[in-house]
Amino acid sequence: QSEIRKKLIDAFTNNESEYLSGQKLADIAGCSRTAVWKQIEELRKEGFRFEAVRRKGYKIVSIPPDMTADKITLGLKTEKLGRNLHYHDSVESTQKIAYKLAYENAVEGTVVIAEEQTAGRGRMDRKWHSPKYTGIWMSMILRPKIPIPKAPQLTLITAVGVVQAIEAVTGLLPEIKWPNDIMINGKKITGILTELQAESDRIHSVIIGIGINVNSQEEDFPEEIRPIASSLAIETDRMIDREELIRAILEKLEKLYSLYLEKGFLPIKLMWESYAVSIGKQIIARTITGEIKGKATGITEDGVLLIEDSAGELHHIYSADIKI
Ligand code: BT5
Repeated sequence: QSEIRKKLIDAFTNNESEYLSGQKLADIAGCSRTAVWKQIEELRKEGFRFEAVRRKGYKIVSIPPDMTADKITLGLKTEKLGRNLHYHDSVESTQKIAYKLAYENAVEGTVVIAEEQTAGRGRMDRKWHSPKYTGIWMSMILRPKIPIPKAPQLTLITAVGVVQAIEAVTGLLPEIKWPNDIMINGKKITGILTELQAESDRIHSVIIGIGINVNSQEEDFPEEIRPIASSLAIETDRMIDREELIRAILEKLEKLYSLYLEKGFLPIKLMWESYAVSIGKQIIARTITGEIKGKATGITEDGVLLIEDSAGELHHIYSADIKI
């Protein structure tokens, strides 16, 4: 088994730009095509990335990326964000760990990152698919002194920072779908989850979870989200340096967060609107109490979405899924 593994790795790394057919690989490794296929699955689990093309075969895209806390913080230009960094190989959810750290009074700007989440979550306990080495799964602890109703603003600030970082690192121009999705070509690249720890009416801490599909290939996504999900690698057709992107996100976010604490939400609202896809369009908002159809006219100072229905009535949407 390990002999096959070694021969396959050699074959791939010596023919980096070529597609190798299953038969050719089987000949090289001296085994059956099924054994080749099984071994490739094993290698995928270890973090090797392959591109598979029908009738051509396999090409190696990258070897295990092995992200480390040192590699992330090397050259990081922030004062607070990410200065205290907790790196894990595999966790249930980085939110859960950040929650515990926040409770234990970890410093503001503490970041938890994992290579894999086995129980990553979205809003309302939905699943967030977070396979190993393919993305950035991270949670960040902030302690803004703001009233609780203003907390949704942090989701929007985060979205702006992530968009700017993706733009800077990849050249892609992502769009924001209110409140927490970042899209490219109509597909979801990033989800943001903002959770609060509050005592009576005071915010103790805000845990901001960011999930970004970075180097995922089609086959990394489960069947049901393939039509709606994409990754930076799929959109650019190249592998993206996750450490570089993490640094860019932390740097952009730190700037936006200080701007927010100093000048309030307005300057960020303007940036957010320039990236938003839904504003000015006919949309459907699915809320827990039902659907609201109409034109998205903008967001309020607190980050609440405004929809004007066909009767001219204005609706304030606090939480929903949006269909454009
Ligand atoms: C979100 O929820 O989009 C928030 C996702 C936040 C994930 C981060 S990762 C780090 C931190 N730790 C966690 O455990 N979570 C945070 P929502 O808007 O509810 O969207 C969830 C829906 O997105 C699912 O129901 C799927 O349809 C879809 N989905 C799941 N995994 C996906 C993925 N990897 N890429 C694109 N779409 C996905």
